[in-house]
Parts: sequence; C-alpha cells; structure tokens
Amino acid sequence: MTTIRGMEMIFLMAMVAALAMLGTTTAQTTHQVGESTGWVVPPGSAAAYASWTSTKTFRVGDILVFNFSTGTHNVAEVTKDAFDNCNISSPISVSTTSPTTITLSSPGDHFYICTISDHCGFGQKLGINCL
Ligand SMILES: *[C@@H]1O[C@H](CO)[C@@H](O)[C@H](O)[C@H]1NC(C)=O
Ligand SMILES: *[C@@H]1O[C@H](CO)[C@@H](O)[C@H](O)[C@H]1NC(C)=O
Ligand SMILES: [Cu+2]
Repeated sequence: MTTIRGMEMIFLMAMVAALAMLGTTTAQTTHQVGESTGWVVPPGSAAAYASWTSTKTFRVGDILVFNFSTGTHNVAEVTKDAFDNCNISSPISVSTTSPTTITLSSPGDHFYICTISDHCGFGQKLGINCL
C-alpha cells in the first residue's frame, strides 16, 4: 500500500507541475495579416481587415506579419483618431520594408494604416484589440 501511495504522490506532483507550466507558458501566435492576401488595398470591401480580425484572438506576445510589396505600401502605427480619420500626418511609427513584423507588447487597442496615397481611405487599415 505504501508503495502505491508513493507512486500516487509522485504522479500527483508531476500533474501539478505540468499544470503550473501550462499556466505560465504563454503560447505565442504569429498572425499573417490578411492571410494570403497580405497587406494591400483590399479588393472588394473596405471591411476586409475588420472581417479578418473578427476571426482572431490577439494576445500580448503575439506577432503580426504584414507582407506587402516594398515601396507600394507601408505599415504605420497610429492613434485611434488617426485610424478613424485616415490621418497620415503624424504616425507613431512607420515601417517601409516588407515583411514588417510587429510583436504585440501591450494589451489594448492597436491601430495600423498604410500612409501611401489614399490607401487607408480605401480600406488598408487594421485595428485590433490585444488581450
Ligand atoms: C508576400 O508578398 C509578396 C508581394 O506581394 C508576394 O510575392 C509573396 O508571395 C508574399 N509572401 C507570402 C508569404 O505571402
Ligand atoms: C491630423 O493629425 C494632426 C496631428 O494630430 C492634426 O494636427 C491635424 O489637425 C489632423 N488633420 C485632420 C484633417 O484631422
Ligand atoms: Cu498601401
């Protein structure tokens, strides 16, 4: 009996350790923005990226990959106001090289637009909420 109890105890401790590891290990997801379409002036609907984000869950530590033709588009992080109005005058940051990889480092809303021509106005804009 004592042997079985001992085995049970070791098994339980191993289970507890495994669960503790699951709890603290944050799985990092890489999101290809727009999937195979990439980061473009969305064909068809300006709601394309909103539709894409609605199928995703974004967490701190996740990575966004914006794939585009360098020189044709860029990735600017902007404020909500700039996002809503497609105001390209003072982005928080701009990346001009594809692919642009952004690691989500804080929870909350994050907004990205393309500042070239009127691409944002035609729907090249991505707003996400990060958990
Ligand atoms: C990235 O975009 C370029 C230019 O549009 C395209 O040729 C390439 O296939 C894309 N790569 C991926 C992994 O989607
Ligand atoms: C665009 O943003 C800048 C900086 O925040 C602001 O000064 C300007 O008034 C905005 N332009 C429009 C058209 O909203
Ligand atoms: Cu663009």
